[in-house]
Amino acid sequence: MKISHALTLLTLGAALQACGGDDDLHYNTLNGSAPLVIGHRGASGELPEHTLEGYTLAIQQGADCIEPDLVLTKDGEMVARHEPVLDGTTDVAQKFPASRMSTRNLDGISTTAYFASDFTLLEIKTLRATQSRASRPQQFNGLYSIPTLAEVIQVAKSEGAKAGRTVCIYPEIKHSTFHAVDAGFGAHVFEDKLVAALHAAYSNSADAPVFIQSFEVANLQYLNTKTQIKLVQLVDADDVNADGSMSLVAPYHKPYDFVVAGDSRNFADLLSESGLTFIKTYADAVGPWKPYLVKTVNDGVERTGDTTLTINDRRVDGSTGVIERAHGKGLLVHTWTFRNDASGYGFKDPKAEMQYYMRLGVDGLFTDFPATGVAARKDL
Ligand SMILES: [Ca+2]
Ligand SMILES: [Ca+2]
Repeated sequence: MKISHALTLLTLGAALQACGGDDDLHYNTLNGSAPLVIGHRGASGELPEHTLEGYTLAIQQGADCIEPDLVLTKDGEMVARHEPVLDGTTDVAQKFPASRMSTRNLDGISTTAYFASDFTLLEIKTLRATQSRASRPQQFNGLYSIPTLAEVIQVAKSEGAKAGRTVCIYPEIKHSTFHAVDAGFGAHVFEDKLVAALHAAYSNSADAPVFIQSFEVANLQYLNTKTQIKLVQLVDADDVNADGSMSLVAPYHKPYDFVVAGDSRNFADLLSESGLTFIKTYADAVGPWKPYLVKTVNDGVERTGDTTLTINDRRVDGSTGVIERAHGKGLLVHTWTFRNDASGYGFKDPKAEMQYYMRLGVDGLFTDFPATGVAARKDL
């Protein structure tokens, strides 16, 4: 046991208990505590994403945190959807005429869709969630409604109480610039609403069981002046190139507020020494897409059970150094997204894939299958 870990444990004891991690000290995480299992959009591998039923299942499966992505309705209510459009994850097209669609600039892409910001909460409450992936269970389509943030918080608290532990929530502000400018809500309106709701529910504290995440930067910098709640800078990419390097193609090449502001830095730049130093000035954690974290080698071995050698057949070969670099700055590393039905990238077994990242030292991981994440951690 490292002395620093023993000292850290004294202050982390409450947090460990609160987050449901065990108190083993062999983890390579920033604080030596167990990595968090974050229910990505709920238990979205099994139930339609961003539903109270899906979040409840995630908690029952042992997820430490549940993740609501947030967008604004026409009347400025925060509801849980992955995108500011309703088309892919609800039955909106069956319930509202095409005349209710609009065309808006969505992060530089002209998009015609049913935008949540064109519908009141009352209207959105008439919709039912649908499964967005054809390969996943379809029998729950049409059963569950679209939750507000307040309802998600209520479920985290009530299901956490039933389970005898604190369940954290991990809200993501989706498309901050879009909401401020293109949907017309104004600068920081979304951020102010979120801070008010979270402070009312949890208090303004770094110890609140909450992480706020965003792919944009300026809104997190703004939030850092408004709240002590922990902030997470997400780091995206377009794809992984055949040689294992990251592909940075618009609109996934850089934070959209950097595009608007003419900032030359891309997402990969944010994971350099200077990029992580910059993130540390306003955030507590960094959330890179998982291929940023592991090196891979093309050794010609077929690993995915088919006959085509792809990026997913590459052999993983240790850390790229991003985890260590971020920890060196005092930043937590939370990576995404782990899926039983799409593990790939050097792994056939999704549990083994999660364990590989856990051993490297990630502080948390997002998974559509929280039961697998909890089992991976238990058997580490
Ligand atoms: Ca998200
Ligand atoms: Ca293959």
